[in-house]
Amino acid sequence: MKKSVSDFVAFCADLMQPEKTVWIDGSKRQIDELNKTAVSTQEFVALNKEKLPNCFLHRSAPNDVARIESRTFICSRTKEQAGPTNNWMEPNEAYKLLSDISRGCMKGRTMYVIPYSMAPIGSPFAKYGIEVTDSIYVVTSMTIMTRVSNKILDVIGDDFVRGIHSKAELDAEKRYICQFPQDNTIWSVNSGYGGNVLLGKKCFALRIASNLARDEGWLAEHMLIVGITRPDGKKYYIAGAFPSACGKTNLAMLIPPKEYLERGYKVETIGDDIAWIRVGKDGALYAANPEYGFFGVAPGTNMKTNANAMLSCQKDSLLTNVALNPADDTVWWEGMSEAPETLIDWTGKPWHKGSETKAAHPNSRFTAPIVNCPCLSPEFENPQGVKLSAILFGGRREDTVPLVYEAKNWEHGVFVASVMASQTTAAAAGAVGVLRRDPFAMLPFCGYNMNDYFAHWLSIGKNLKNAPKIFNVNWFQKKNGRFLWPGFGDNMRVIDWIIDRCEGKEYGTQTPIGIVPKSSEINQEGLNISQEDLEQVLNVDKNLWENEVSDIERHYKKFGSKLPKELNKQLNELKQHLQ
Ligand code: GTP
Ligand code: SPV
Ligand code: MN
Repeated sequence: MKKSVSDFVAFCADLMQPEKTVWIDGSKRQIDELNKTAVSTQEFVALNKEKLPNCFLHRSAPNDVARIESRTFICSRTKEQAGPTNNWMEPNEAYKLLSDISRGCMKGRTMYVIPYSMAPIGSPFAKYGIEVTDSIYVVTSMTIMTRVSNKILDVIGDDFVRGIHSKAELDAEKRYICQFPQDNTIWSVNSGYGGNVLLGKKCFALRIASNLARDEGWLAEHMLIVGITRPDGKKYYIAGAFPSACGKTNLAMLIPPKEYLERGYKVETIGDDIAWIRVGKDGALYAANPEYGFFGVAPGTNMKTNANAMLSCQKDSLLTNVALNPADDTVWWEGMSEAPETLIDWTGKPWHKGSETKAAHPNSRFTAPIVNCPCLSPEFENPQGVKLSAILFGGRREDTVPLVYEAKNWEHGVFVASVMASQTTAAAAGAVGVLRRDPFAMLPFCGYNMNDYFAHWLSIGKNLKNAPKIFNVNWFQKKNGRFLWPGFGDNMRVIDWIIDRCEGKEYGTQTPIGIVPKSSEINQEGLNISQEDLEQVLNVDKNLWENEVSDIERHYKKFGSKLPKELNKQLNELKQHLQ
């Protein structure tokens, strides 16, 4: 791949033959002009100027509404480097395929060149990228999601991640999202939506960055970062990895129950999707959010479940694949409020209340500047990141996995994360509600051999003098189709127990899987749950865990002989404890 920015951009222009090239400078004036152009071509719908100032609705192609894992490839030199969980394509073959698809694909279009930074510019965490694209939706989204500035061109030299994106024909048969770790290059064609095309996000900040992190001794993770201040003024920072659409944004912006607010608890957001984590001189872990905005799931978001997200996307935001209320040019999605009588659905067709179809797509999203968030932490721009007290892992499990349990130590925590499972969601194309193992919530995002990734986590832990404690959480247990745990703000009660454990409080009961709270240790003041349901969500059922172990054995088989021996040792210990 071409070395300097100008050679790279010239290569892209020669191949894709745009009518013209426009450099994005990060100014509001330029973006305002582009948004106007997008409205004139109907790529965007301008929304109500009083209620939703500077907000636009975008509808993607109906065949292009989520990440597409089956067409996402790690193009490392060898298949072994991509490992047992990734799709792999030989890099020369991939470059040839992508070049052939891309030849002349921007004819008659404008090619935009976006210089951006992941993490605060100039901070120890910062990494820079250039994305070329033929989509204004991508330009506006990247400007919200990352730090876009022409100043970056002065500092990057040849050290930047190359990103090539073209909508091309939006042909699903020729859709590819390829990462080339050895070249720090990403190439995405024939998609126009979300994680497939906002190349700073999953492609760079996770798939490419996980490679950089392995080589440079840090961690690039699919994690939220949240800060909690207790009434005594002490602050705690917690990171959490949950698979896509499993509650990161909601936990990051949690509003505590009124009993907690009255006592002086405060929750602040640092990040809702990605954490870059470094080992500090004190042997603790420090986390920063490399992003600059939220790309959050719309359905289910409302003033009760996540008021901070609602307030974040009411100005300067993009709304994608939600429904339009033509009465006042506002937007609506399932779970926002009582449905209006008539709407225009996410595909642009009339919709009536009570209709069989959904008005908003289940993976419809808001793209909002993080500075809009009412509970944004002042530490968000801290160039050193925040010190982590705890790391959470969790998924969407109807049974088996209790509300919370604490791992015995780092190695056990790595085991717990390596066997995480969750029901699939609409965030990725394919069936929804199917239970699958999603280690570290990184199955779709780890840019190299997952055996080596597990080993990297184990080795990071060996150098930590102040390691955060590791917990597993599950907000999603169900009985007769209903959630047993109220979730959302009430998750504060679990976080509070976790912080108590970090403070060394003698809490919990040893179980075969780890330390689980006694029901009396969960603060029930103002909590609306029956004692029976509370006991149920804290229960560790031996029979279910025996099934779980069998499934973990099947899962581990995929990793072959390269699976770190520590993890098999942990699995054997779990088996023994269950006997
Ligand atoms: P990505 O952006 O795809 O990575 O998703 P995410 O992990 O940030 O998930 P998000 O917080 O957007 O939540 C996804 C869905 O789960 C939304 O519909 C939420 O309303 C719902 N949800 C989040 N937290 C809870 C909870 O504690 N309980 C229940 N029942 N649902 C929740
Ligand atoms: C996810 O799927 O985890 C997301 C949305 O955060 S996307 O950017 O499309 O990956
Ligand atoms: Mn995500």
